[in-house]
Amino acid sequence: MTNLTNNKAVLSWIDEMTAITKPDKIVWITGEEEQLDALREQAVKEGILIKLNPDKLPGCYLHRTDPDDVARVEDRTFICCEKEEDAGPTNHWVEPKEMYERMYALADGAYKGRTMYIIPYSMSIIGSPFAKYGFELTDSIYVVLNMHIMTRIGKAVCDALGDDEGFIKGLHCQCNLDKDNKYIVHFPQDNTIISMNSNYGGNVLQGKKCFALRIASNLGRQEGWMAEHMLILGIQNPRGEIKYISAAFPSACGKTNLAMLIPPEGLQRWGWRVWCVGDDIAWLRVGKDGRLWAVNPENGFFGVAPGTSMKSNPNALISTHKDTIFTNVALDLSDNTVWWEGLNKTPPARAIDWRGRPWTPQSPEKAAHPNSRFTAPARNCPCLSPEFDNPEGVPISAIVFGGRRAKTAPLVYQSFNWQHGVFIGSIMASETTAAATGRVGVVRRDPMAMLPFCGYHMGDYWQHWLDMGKKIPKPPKIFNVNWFRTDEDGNFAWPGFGDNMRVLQWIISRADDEIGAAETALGYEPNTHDIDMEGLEMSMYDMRRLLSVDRELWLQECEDAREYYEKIGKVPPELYEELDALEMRLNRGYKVKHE
Ligand code: OXD
Ligand code: MN
Repeated sequence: MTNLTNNKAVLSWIDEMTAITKPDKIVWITGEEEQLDALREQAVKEGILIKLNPDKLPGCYLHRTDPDDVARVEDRTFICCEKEEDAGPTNHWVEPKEMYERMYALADGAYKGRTMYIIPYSMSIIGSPFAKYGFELTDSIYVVLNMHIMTRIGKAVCDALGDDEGFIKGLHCQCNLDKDNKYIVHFPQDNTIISMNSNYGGNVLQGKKCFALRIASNLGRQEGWMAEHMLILGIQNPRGEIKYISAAFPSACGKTNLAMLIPPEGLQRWGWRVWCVGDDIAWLRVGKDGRLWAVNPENGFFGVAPGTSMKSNPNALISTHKDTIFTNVALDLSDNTVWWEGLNKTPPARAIDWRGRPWTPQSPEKAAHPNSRFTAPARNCPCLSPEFDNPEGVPISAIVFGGRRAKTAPLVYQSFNWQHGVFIGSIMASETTAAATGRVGVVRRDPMAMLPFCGYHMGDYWQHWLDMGKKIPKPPKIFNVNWFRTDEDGNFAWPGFGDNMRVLQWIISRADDEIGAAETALGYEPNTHDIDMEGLEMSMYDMRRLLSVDRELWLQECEDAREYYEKIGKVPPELYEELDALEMRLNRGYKVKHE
């Protein structure tokens, strides 16, 4: 097969990788349907994919991973920059030369008897000022077919790159999925990514976390832009105007649900609606007009399946009804479709669980893995923003941070200014979820939801945020939300989902300086009547409790944050100033002033 590019740097790197991996065959992925169809057919023949009911789920497939390979592996993820101190205390680091040797020893002959697929891919719209190009070499058809959904691939990428040497190099070898030799490695100084012994999405769909966050956060720092773990959505008001916000939440905290939110009926009738631009990653740049502009560099959704239903997120569910790859969900034997916990209240009488074992509703274990996923094309989403393909992106009016906190954080508050907003992002914490291996439900600091994805020193990252603030003449306002507050009985105190629209409305009004707010120790809080509660089975008293702040808990939070800062080191003095100021405000008692 002929090469798709004459780019000498690309070809010589591929030659080098070919000499190491020793494939039987090399296939360039052109992006043409004919080639993709043949690969789907081959994957079905080889048992990699199961073709699902073509009437109910046309173009959809099911894949099961190795049971030990079901989530991102943060303890096996490395940032191999030249100096350890540049990776910082939140990243694992090994000296690059040593790591290359380790990786190439594992890759030696890894493609023997196999095919090397070369995937040219673009993050963001090909040709856009935001776009960055990469090549992933893989021996996994599953990766090829997922990358086709999640990114823009094929010949057009090579044409746009031309002779440019600024591309991202990626090597993925499945090897024998040996979990002791699993590695997700990044070499930011030469824009290289290597994934070994895994075939789980977040580890091996390199465009996503590896490139669009870990490598791109480095590029953004050097080039003066930002790569963030953020959804992007547009809020349309009854006048038909659309304002955009981006929001950072840790993995599996509802970014996909928020990005595709359907407002409560009453608000819909007034004409409120939400448009989805992205559900996981935002690249942000200062526009010519002095505002911050964002694109979603991805082309699909790699969403968590369990809990996704016609009730919780119809737009996501509808997105999965064609041309989708499901991973580690259950197979419903009655009609060859898929099922997961929370899809509906009628589990299949007979199914095959995510491990490939017979399952019935009486089975003691879950049918789908808690981190089972769907990979669905963005174009399937009924509320996809018409701006999704705009190469210039969308202007951001507000940035929202959030996490799962049972007690501490109130439903919503606004920072006093950019610097204070950066501080709020830096002390973000959340209960862990099944998206990564390790314990679930423990509170950990996850600054800007970037803990597992920041490709350099966290202190430098915060400095970059502060620096960016000075470069944006009209910066977005910064907010914090918590959908997960619980009452005394441990039940969620806020209905969440579509009702989150009520909070988004407040955020947008504040971003536009349309309404006042109460100044509290934490920041600006809504005056209780400013959150639209029509149609909610909640009293003003409940709302006040949702917005309330426990002073003792927050003093403890400040102490924890200070300890965390000590661990991070290299914390910009402005953030210590903010921490001191917060502590002072808490100690002074609440100053509540109505604007
Ligand atoms: C994801 C994650 O898959 O954050 O988006 O883990
Ligand atoms: Mn994510």
